[in-house]
This record gives sequence, structure tokens and C-alpha cells, in this order.
Amino acid sequence: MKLILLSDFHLMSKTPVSRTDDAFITSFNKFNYIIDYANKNNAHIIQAGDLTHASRDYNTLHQLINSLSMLDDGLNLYTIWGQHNQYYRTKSNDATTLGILHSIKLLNILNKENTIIYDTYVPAVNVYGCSWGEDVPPPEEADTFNILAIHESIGTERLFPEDDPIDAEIFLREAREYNIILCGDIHRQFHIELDGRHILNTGCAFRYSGGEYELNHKPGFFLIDYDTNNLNISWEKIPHESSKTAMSVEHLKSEKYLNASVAEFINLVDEYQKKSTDPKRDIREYLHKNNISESIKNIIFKEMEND
Ligand SMILES: [Mn+2]
Repeated sequence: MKLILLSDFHLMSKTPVSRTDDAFITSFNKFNYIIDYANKNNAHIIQAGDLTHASRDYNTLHQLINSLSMLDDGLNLYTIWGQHNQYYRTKSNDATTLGILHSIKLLNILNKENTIIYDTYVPAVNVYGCSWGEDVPPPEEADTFNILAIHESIGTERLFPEDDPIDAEIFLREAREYNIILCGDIHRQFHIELDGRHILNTGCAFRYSGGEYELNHKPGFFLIDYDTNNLNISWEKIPHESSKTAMSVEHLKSEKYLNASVAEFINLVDEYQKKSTDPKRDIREYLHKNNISESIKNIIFKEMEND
């Protein structure tokens, strides 16, 4: 059995300032490459949340329907909710891009009630999902080959001073009933193995922010090749342009852009403060969710300390 493991994808229709190409075309070229790869290798796709960049970017819906319809019969894309897919993080997500694709059965959302079980294998392969904000489901059986897709701040390092990710190696040690854990949320590629068990993150497939990490990241996915008692994990590249041609950081040098960004940020903080019981927590979340550069985060945290 083959499985394609993908972390955050961030399909989008509006081109961000850090891209010099067309985000819609490039992000879907990458996605269609994955669909084609899945068909050629008879592989299911497991995606760990943030498949789309915005929760209600309906301009992506038509192409998502086209792309997912190209998956061969019997193959599926399994996903979970990332915070980018949830509409203001409410429970009513039916009218989101992901909710619509789920309701027309073009993808499958894993949760406590919905686990995939491949029982033609010995041991059987069970795939579990844990969306953003959910508790990790305990596997029903410990002696099956258990895979978990999770959208949670699990990483190998702090990305900014107040960052407090769950340590990937500790998570792997503690979730010992899982053989493979695929993480989404932190846009960082990692692969840690302990005694034949693995925790993985592919990083972001579509590099939309002009941070130093993204400029150097080479998009790809993990291919799981599992046969009875035989597991092989390989890193497969997704064809992409060099960041030197497809990306730009020129906007960071423009005073007009920076002033507009600061004004937008102050407005957001104002809005948050009116609604929130813990604005600092919300600011941290906002900074994390929007992949604000580390130097800007440092300035903001310094100001918050002075508050
Ligand atoms: Mn993401």
C-alpha cells in the first residue's frame, strides 16, 4: 500500500505580495501533480490540515472540484481541519470550502467517528485524524499499524521568543501507539525516527510568505510504502520554480507597504481587544497563524513586555 503524506498545502486564488507568479496557477499545478502522482502509484493522500489558505475562498472551489474529481476510483484524499479552514473557528463549518468538498464527498475528513481502516493488511492499517483544537484520539487497537494526522503546534524548535511548541520527539515518545504521526500547522519540514516509529512534517507545499525559511524550502511530500512488516518512507520532490524567480521580498523594503501593514495590524489588535479576555494570547495566535517574520515578532513581544 502506498500513501502520500502532506502537511499544510495552502491552495489559494489571490497572489500574496511575496510571489511573483500567479498563486492560483502555481498552487494548483502543485496540487494536480500530487493527484497525478497518486493515480500513477495507486496511493491515497493524507493531508494534515490547511489544505486551503482561506476558509471561504470560493474562487478555488471550481478547480478543487476538477482536481479531486481526477483522482482514480477507489483513491481518496483524507484531511483534517486546520485553523485556516475554519470559519472564525466556529463549529458551523459547513459553508466553508472544505465543508462543501466534504458534503459532496470529494474528500474525507478524519475525526473520532471517522477512521480509515485497511484490514486487508496484517497488521491492519488504521488512519486517525485530529483537527486543530481537538484531543488526540486513542487508537482503538494497539497492535494495528496506526497512523495519525494532526494539526497542532508540534515542532523541533521555537520559531520566536514566546513560541512554545510541543516538542516533536517528546510527542513521538508519548504517543507510542502510533507508528506514524503526520503533523500540520508548523511550516517546517522534519522527520524524526525512534525505534521504527516516525513523526513527520513536510513543510508548506505552496510557499506563500517571504520568510527566510520559505525562500530556502524545497516543497515535497513523504511517500509511505507499506507492506506486511515492511515500511519504507521516502521524500519526493514537488516540481517547483526556484524562490529566486517565483518569490520576492522587495515589498519588505517598501515604506508604504510596511506602514500599511502596521496600520492593518493595529486595527486588528484594536478589534481583538474589544472582544477578547486575553488579547496577548490572541496576538500570539495571530502572529503564529499569519507567519509574521521573526524580526517583527521580536519587536512586538518586546513592546508587549513593556505594556
Ligand atoms: Mn498552515
